[in-house]
Amino acid sequence: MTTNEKFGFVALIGEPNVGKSSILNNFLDKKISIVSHKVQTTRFRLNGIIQVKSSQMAFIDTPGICDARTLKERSYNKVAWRSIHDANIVALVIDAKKGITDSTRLIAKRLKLNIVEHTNIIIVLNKIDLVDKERILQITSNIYDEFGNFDTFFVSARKGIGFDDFREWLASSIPDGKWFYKSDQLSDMPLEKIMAELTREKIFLRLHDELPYDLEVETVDLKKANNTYVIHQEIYVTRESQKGIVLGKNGRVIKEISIKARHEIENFLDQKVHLFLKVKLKK
Ligand SMILES: Nc1nc2c(ncn2[C@@H]2O[C@H](COP(=O)(O)OP(=O)(O)OP(=O)(O)O)[C@@H](O)[C@H]2O)c(=O)[nH]1
Ligand SMILES: [Mg+2]
Repeated sequence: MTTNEKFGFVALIGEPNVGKSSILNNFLDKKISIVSHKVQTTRFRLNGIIQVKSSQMAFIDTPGICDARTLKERSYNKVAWRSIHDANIVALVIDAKKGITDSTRLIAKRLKLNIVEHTNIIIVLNKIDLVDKERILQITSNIYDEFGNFDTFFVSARKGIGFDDFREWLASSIPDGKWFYKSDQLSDMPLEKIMAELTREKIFLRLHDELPYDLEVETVDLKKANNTYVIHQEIYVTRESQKGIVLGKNGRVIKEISIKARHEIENFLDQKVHLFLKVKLKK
């Protein structure tokens, strides 16, 4: 270890849809965590890793914490709360358009109660592209009044605003320590899983509320030959009738999804991709 090597986990937590995954993707400069207007798009903990000079940071993206009604929602919430125990810095993300909601108040309260010593809580106000300066000042003052004097950062993940200073601040605020990951490692999630997630995003965006949330995508085969990836993925639905929704008339829907997913995966890999999708019933 060189004398000034630093390493830290930075957990992004908050209610659903505030832009946690979008923030992670901005830091990485690559989309590894999927984004949608639906709540609880993210379903598991996902680490994205970056290096800034001698600092290595692992961002933990987490499912949005909500007032859980189902077993699944409760399990997503648990994943999010568990991640704070590994974090050196916990970033509570707030949507500037929505302001401080009751859900955010509950999360902040529980966060303060559960935080372990030496963990730093910070606030990230995202989506500042949607509001004017006055609104930002007003929310900031509300944050100080309600939560206390935490370091607060103002960003727009959609427009890529506010990340330079924020990145530098994080890099100097994490503790001294040996890098945990290899310097070229982008994520702890396997390539196959990232690609399956990118396809899941396109299905999510294309089919809106027509499909239940528990649809799954798996990369079943991945080969590289002559600078081209050949990828086979299976989409698992839970009922026979859902197959038709995903396929569409004459396979139109799956074709659209496949084109969009292929583009996204090509962007991610910087390589040409042949993508084959199959819809199957989950047994
Ligand atoms: N205008 C604007 N929209 C944003 C910004 N950041 C994210 N969004 C949008 O907000 C929605 C939710 O973004 P996500 O990154 O999926 O939010 P999340 O907090 O990870 O959501 P969950 O995984 O469901 O908890 C998407 O439609 C994004 O495009 C931003 O800075 N400005
Ligand atoms: Mg997310």
